[in-house]
Amino acid sequence: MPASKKKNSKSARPPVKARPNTAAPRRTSEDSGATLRTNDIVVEQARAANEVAAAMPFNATKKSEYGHDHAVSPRAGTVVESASPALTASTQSEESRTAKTGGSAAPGENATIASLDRVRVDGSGQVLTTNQGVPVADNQSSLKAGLRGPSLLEDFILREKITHFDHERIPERIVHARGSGAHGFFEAYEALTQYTRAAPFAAAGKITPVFVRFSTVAGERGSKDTARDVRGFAVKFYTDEGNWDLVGNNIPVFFIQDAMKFPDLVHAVKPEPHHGMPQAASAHDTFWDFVSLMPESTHMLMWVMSDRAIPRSLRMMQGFGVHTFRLVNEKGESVFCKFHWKPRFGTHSLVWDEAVKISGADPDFHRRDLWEAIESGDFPEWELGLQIFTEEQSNGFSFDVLDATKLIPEELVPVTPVGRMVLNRNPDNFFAETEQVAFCAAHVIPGIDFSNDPLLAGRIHSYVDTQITRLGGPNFHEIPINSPVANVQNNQRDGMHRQALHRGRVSYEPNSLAGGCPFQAGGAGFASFPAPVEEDKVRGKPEKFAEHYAQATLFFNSQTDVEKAHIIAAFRFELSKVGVPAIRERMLASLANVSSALAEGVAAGLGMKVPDAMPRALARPPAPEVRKSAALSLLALRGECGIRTRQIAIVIADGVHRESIAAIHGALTAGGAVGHFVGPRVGKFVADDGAEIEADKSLENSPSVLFDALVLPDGVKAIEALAQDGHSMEYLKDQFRHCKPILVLGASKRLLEMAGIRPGTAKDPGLIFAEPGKAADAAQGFIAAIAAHRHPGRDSDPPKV
Ligand code: HDE
Repeated sequence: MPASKKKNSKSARPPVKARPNTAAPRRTSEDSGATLRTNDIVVEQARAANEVAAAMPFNATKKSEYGHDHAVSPRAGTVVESASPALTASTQSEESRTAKTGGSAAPGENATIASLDRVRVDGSGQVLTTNQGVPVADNQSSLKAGLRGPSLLEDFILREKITHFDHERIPERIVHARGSGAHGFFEAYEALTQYTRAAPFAAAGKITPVFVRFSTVAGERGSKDTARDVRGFAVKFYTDEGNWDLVGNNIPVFFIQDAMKFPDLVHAVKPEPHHGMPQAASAHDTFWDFVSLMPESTHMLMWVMSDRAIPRSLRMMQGFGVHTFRLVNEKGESVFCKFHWKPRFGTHSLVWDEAVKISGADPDFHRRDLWEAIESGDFPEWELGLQIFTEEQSNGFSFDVLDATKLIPEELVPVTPVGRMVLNRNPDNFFAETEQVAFCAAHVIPGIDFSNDPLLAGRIHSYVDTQITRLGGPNFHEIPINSPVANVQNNQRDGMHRQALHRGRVSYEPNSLAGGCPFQAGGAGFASFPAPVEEDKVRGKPEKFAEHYAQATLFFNSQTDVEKAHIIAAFRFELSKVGVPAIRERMLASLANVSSALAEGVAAGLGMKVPDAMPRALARPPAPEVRKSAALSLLALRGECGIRTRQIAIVIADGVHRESIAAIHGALTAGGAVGHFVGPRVGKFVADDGAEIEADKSLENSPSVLFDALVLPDGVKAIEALAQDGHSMEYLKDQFRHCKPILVLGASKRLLEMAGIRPGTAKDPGLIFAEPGKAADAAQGFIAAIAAHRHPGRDSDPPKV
């Protein structure tokens, strides 16, 4: 696609509304952070919540729970009415214009696909009822024979309530249990009808609603977000020719080549079955035992040991369809393709020490970040790109495109941008939407078809099968989040929880009694591409699948020095947790086939020598077409969003120099970042000029790992107070150690010295000093340092802390 067309489509983007973050209602520099702006919906919701809470200083019906007279004439519950429709809203993003209906939602409503509108419930001003709609007189006590007598079996209200509660949990996903979801839309740049008749690509500017769920793979539903792991990147397109699920990951390859090995892989990585440990971690014996015996996983291991597996934000990671798919056009012609999602915010990651500490400070780090970005109107966005190639072309590649452990280097087949996806609305209800959404690799639409990838074949079976257990039967497609916007008509009937109310007596085809309907669509429907098959029926793999290391080497050699160092450190960490020396040795022998620098680096970290390289399945591998690919480095996609949505800690205490703090806060806010005032405790502090500044976070409840950058204040008295606080030094050291930007205003230089932080010999662009009164001048340099994300030069420039 010509670049100019892509640009045109981008310029049509709707202006981004910047709203304050729920966690940090934005304060302006003029009001010194002491008062809230009243025109914000977030602030409005907080105000309404506080107003109704304050109107109920104690439980006024409590005393009516006691004694016989009250028991026979129960009081109605206390009701506090609010004039604000924002009070009972789940999400501020419901006011966002959404492409699901193409218009703005009315105040207090959440425009979405019709299936969700039908079931949305708001209890404000309503009386409490049973599930049968019977008003409940008393929700405080069970029914008894006498105040001190036995409870009665006839208490259907208690029994209904407890029974429902007993069944509130459903089985969690066997993999990808921990996830976060959001609604949005996909917009095609241009018609792609030359290649595919798939509905989302039918015309330039066509909008298709989507629901996306991001996930970790190994951890349980309540596990931490920042585990080292692959991230799921599953997109449900509600197209007008049925639902299409592109169920991908943030890594373009996979551990195994054949679905036959998936249960083994998952058993190996999940907590070990005898003691149920470790949770959400691959750093244990069984995982490394398995993968070191499966050399085809080496390429994927390189990605998982890279910083890709600890993203800074779900908004800042790529997505990939992984398998080779087919596109089929109206004439029935087919090409192969791979799907790529590229984040507009760029690809950015955490560092390992930071990820470990965040998992303690905020296990919901990624979920919160996604939610807050959408609430604040900074909508996450990705560009969809396709690698399109023919079967003939692929026959000439040194690798097999049906092998999911291989990618196609962008130098070999470029990625063509075809559209963008914007996530602009949070779900109303986590369970109803994010938990009950059922993605399925078999959900394709006319124009999209499968290749013969044997891993994909297993997936086509697995997803429907697993939902039957997880969602309680074969009718999960009727759960509102799963129902297509397209018309559903067939003769499938009955089953658990059936919603559809089919009319008439015909549920078979062919029929004459219903005039032959519903009738098969013929050429208008989905027809599998007639790929020829003419071979023996065998269990085995193609010869090209036997090459296991070329792309692992390609990946390692395409990284910058810092990224290579992080990969080596990750292997060192993981293998250091392996208790069986022979497994460490085996893995090192495998890494020796990837790169001697890698194997030596890891071996040194384990106090071992590099063993002889592991024998290869393919003794004489073909020469790879590409030996270095810039696109494989995280640094290739820096993003175009400056400091927007970045979280900045501005440390304060009594006596802080207000003017400089206000100047920096104002500059950060103008750039779209979220400045949080962080004090030794939460609440109000008195600045040097007597104005009050309110800290919404404290050094204790929000350690510096949660922030992208740090501002240390001016004001001798404030520095004195911070120097006394035990958390301050850790705050600073971590921020420095993780190579993140620090702005040091005036007197706070002293805190740096106390923490033992001395600038290195080379200039550190992430450590910025401002003399008293010069804060505003330093703001631009600080903003540039935040936009650069991290300053890894510090890592290799002693002295370190
Ligand atoms: Fe999945 N995978 N998978 N997977 N997968 C599931 O489906 C499976 C694979 C992926 O947010 C399960 O509903 C098999 C590759 C994502 O709800 C299950 C094989 C890729 C999600 C399943 C694979 C994925 C899942 C568990 C090998 C990247 C989360 C619960 C043959 C292209 C979707 C569920 C969500 C979930 C099976 C391999 C991506 C059991 C058998 C490769 C993003 O059906």
